[in-house]
Amino acid sequence: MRIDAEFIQSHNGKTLSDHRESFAYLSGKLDRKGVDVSGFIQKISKFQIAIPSWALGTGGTRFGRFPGGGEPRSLEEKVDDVGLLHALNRASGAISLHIPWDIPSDVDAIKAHAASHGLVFDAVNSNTFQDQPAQAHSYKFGSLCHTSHAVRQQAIDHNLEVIRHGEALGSKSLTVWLADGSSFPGQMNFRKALQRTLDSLKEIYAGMPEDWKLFVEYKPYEPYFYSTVIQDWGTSHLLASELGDRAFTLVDLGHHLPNTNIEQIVATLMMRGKLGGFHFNDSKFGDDDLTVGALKPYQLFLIFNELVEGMEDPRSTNPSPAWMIDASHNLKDPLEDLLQSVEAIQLAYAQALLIDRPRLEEARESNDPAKAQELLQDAHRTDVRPLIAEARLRAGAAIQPIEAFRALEVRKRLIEERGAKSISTGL
Ligand code: LRH
Ligand code: MN
Repeated sequence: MRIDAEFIQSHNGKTLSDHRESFAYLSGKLDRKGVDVSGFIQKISKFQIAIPSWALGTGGTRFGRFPGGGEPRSLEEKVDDVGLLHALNRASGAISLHIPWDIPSDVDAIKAHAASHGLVFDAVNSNTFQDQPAQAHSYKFGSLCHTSHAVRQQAIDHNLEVIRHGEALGSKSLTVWLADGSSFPGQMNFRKALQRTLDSLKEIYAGMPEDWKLFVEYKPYEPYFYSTVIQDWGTSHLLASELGDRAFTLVDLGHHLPNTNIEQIVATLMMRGKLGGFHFNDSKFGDDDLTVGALKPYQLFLIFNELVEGMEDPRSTNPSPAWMIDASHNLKDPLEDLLQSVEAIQLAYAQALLIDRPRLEEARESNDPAKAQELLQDAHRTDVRPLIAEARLRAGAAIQPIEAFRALEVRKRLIEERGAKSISTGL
């Protein structure tokens, strides 16, 4: 299924005058504040977010999964679904694959198919947290940290194979998340496990093409519940620093213990030039993988405050981070959930761009916390939705993506096309 420009144009027609009015009001206000509104909109349009291939179907938990039908049955259909999102918001221009869930059967065909939707392939993800049918050795007790050299070698070979798949697709980075850990005190020798993980990652790093990056994703717990080898940003940063200039830390927002100051972690990693990218989502308790901005939009804004400061600092050595979503949809339509997540990320970025940085720095240097908060919240309390909508309109996308998605009855048509019982690979 594809969404044609005519439909989007006619749908925009219904809300165009309202949009023009709210956009004119907001850009007038920003103009008077000296904000370069068109420069602003260009920055928003250029900000493309990668969609996870494993989150285009209904997610579940060990207690249950309630698929909504019309889920993609193949990599081609997954690309079609990301194409649908991109047609509606022109901000989802990349797809991040998970291997072996998404091994392309015909690389050239899938590249052409993605290109026909205006999509590229972002980071590829390896998977040594599940055993595949024909696998010689089990990852039950870990992969790159395993006590058995044969298991470690198997996991290293898998990562090198994932890099080969990514290379063929035009991807330029590998994300390694390891479930490796223990569930009982005494079960694991922490030092041996970390050293083996580092040595294994060194072989993977050496197998990467010169222009590739390696993202080391950390997580405090799950699936093991006493220790995780790469448990926090510090351990990931340690490994990335040991590995080399093309190894970075990946920040999954859900991979932090309650009340962790994630924006400070982001500032620190950017200062070190070691922030590789993000897995955006939101959570209340654990790695809940909920819609971005659904629970903690102010935290997301504070994270983008640090990102914009780092990205606009001419002395910064940090490369442009990879913007990716990592979510699981147990209740909402996966595509609507992803449209909401992309919007929330754009809103946080746009509000962070509005912060009056010179005056914020003045307030900080003069130890005026009230003034600093006033400046932050002035930006956060600015309704920038007309700016994001204008960026979409100028890019030929929908002023209101979710309304357009519903007006087109996309899910109903996907169920007609794919069936009510089609299940997508992934979590
Ligand atoms: C682990 C994780 C990782 C992925 C998986 C799908 O919790 O965040 O990024 O490989 O989810
Ligand atoms: Mn993740």
